[in-house]
Amino acid sequence: PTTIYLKDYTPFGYLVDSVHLTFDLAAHATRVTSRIAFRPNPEASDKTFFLHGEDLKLIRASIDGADITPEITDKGMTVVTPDAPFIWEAEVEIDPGNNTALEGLYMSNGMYCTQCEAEGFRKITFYPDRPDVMSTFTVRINGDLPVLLSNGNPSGKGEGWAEWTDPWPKPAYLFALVAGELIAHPGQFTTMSGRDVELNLWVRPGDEGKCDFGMEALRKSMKWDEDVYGREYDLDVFNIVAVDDFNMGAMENKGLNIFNSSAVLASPETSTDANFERIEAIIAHEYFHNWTGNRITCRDWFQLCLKEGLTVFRDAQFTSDIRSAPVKRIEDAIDLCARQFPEDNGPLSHPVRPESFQEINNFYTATVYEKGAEIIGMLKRLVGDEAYSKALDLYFLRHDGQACTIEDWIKVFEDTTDRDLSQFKRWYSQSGTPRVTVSEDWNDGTYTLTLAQHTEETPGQSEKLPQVIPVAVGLLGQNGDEVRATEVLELTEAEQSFQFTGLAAKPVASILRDFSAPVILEHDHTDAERAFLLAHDTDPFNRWQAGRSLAQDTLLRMILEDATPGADYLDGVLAVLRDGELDPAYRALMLGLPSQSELAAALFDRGETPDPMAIWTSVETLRQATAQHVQDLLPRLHSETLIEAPYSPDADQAGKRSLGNAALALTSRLDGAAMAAEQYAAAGNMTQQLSALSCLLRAGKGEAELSTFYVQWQHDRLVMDKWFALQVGMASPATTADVARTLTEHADFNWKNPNRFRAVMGALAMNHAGFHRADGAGYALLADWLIKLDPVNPQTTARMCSAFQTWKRYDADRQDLIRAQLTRIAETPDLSRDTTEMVSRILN
Ligand code: B3K
Ligand code: ZN
Repeated sequence: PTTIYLKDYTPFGYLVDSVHLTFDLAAHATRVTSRIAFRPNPEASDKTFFLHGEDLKLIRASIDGADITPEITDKGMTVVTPDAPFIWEAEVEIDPGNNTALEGLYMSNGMYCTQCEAEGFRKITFYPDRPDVMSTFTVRINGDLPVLLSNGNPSGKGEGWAEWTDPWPKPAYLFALVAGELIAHPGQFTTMSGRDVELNLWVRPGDEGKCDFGMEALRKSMKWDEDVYGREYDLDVFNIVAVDDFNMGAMENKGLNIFNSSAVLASPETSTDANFERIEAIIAHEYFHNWTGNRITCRDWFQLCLKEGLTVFRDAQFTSDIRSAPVKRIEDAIDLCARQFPEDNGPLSHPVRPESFQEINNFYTATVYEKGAEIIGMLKRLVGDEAYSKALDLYFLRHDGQACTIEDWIKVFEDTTDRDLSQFKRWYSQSGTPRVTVSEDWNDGTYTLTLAQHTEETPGQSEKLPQVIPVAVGLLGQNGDEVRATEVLELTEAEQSFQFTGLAAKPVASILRDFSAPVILEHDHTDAERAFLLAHDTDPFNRWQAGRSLAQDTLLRMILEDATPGADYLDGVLAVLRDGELDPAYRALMLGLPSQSELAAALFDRGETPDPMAIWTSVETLRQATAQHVQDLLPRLHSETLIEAPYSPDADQAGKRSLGNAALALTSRLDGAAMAAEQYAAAGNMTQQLSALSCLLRAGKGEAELSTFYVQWQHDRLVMDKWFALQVGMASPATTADVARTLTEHADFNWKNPNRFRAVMGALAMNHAGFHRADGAGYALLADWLIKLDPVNPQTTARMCSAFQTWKRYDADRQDLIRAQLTRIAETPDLSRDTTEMVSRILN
């Protein structure tokens, strides 16, 4: 396979003035006719006219009306062209009905739809399929289907055809087409300058009842982007389509967002509070791309974080604004530790802006997205809110309509603030999670904080230079009062000391407040200090973090020293739960424990070999001890979920339910899940129903409820995904692999549907002790299915290979078992480029 390098970038030799496409839809023989106006690019020296094209049957091609017979490879064609503007025309035939990879034009339940990012447009027609080639598009769709959609504004329609014109130049990856029997859920938005925009959420018949929430989320997003970023929508219509077969969450195609139905359809009966929150965030994310991604796009795919990091940052701001900021920050930190840290500290580690790839789809990662967003957060913290918003204004002003780089992005901050950001830029090029160690000194009224940073070597990068790390710090007095408000220390050296003078007594430092940088903080706090911060920290994030560290320390001692659950942790949790002033959602988060996979990482960091069963046992024991310790509070906490008002997925109600359900989970360890059975029977919404069912399953019960749940929800694909995932997720370590295998034999296990495949296989990989069963049954089952899925859907297969990325943490026997499975996958004949790259990176 060929490797593409950032350093090899050259502009395309031609500019595209306009693209006209005609689609004659047919399931197995769709004709795509293109008419494209090219002209030589004065800024490019290399005038090779190479058009990408894959899986296309060329019917005819011409330049300025003269037919040509080009030589075609499996990647595309190179043609000799005039040294002047010319018109390219081609007709190709494609087979959407057999496109199971879900990239390019494909079919889902009889509906035509597209996914072009990153490089899917080349499966639709011959084209310079690269993000720096931008053009306006006019699209005519001929097809015997009631709804025919493409990007931009409608510009004509009749019986069996429709035409769309997109006035905004865009790269081909933002092209979209949808055709099918769809029902519109309409909406409307008037922009800040008075433009009326027609909104539609298009769904399959039967899903009409699941549209209200998504539509409202869209309208909120449109308003928020105006209020906070001054960005207005720029077309007459905005369409969202829900599709059942989709490789990821959603796609920001200009004016025609396409969504995995799991990321847009919602109703109280079928969706959990967590589903609602995720849907709201994804709708916002895709909408925000209209400016950060579409109007200003990426010069090449190495710059992916330019649009993704920024857009994730923007959607996080949105969620913090309309829900709870501390809760969102904690959720994001949990997510970063669960997904990005393992990636950044293992064989798949790569810079936020990678320097090479074989298959770009393998780089839509937690590092590019979430660490990319953290970088923006750090930048904002360093320059301040006002400078941030000036820099963003300059970014939109200077680069609207362009395909940009990280250098362009950094430059607007430098120009706005007169700050030299060259060292800061290392966040984009250096991979690995920096570890910041803390040491303290107290001497006669002066408190000295010494911070040292270190980043382990990562694949391809042995030398690491110090990065700019904003460390937000506050100091608390012995009575819990804040004696120094939060201040952002800029750690730029390998080691640096900061002094705080004029203090009456030795303070307790609250470090890395609000999770001010995506680093691992190594701070030898005593349990007593952590308990103190858990009780008193004025920064909600760090207060939560103190509880988290206490929990982790006690778990590690239970694993390594056979210790009993620590009193500091148990009493600390009890106090937090008792504190009725605290937001219920926040209290629920306080009850969370580090994941078993994180505990494995923490053990590995300490030079220990993690034993998945010992980790599992410690978590069970601590849970049980917690349940006993707080049992008097549980009935009252659980009754928090019993909300009189009609169901609403808002943060307030959702927070109460999450605390109530956390209480239910603890209660179930004491009452044999009797209360859970009652809740299940009475549940009027999916949040209550599913959490009750999970308590029952965790307690080894719930057989009958599983069957009634199946009968009740058999007709609903999204709820059935939950049914599959929950059984694997809640299975005991010894049975997880068997439960998963049995479910793969279920008539409803439609493995070609990515949601269903992930429901079972993703849940298997996430069930730490179950997946890592000592005999390797979990590894073998996952590998079997990855091998089976690869020829059908390489993208989803490759993505799921990351379940094996942490393999070198474990003992020699498990390493041998995993290596054998990875090798078996690698040696599969005709393995896709996607999976080949992933497996070889993981193995090396
Ligand atoms: N930009 C798309 C992701 C495309 C993934 C291609 N493999 C969704 C998003 O980030 O908004
Ligand atoms: Zn995105």
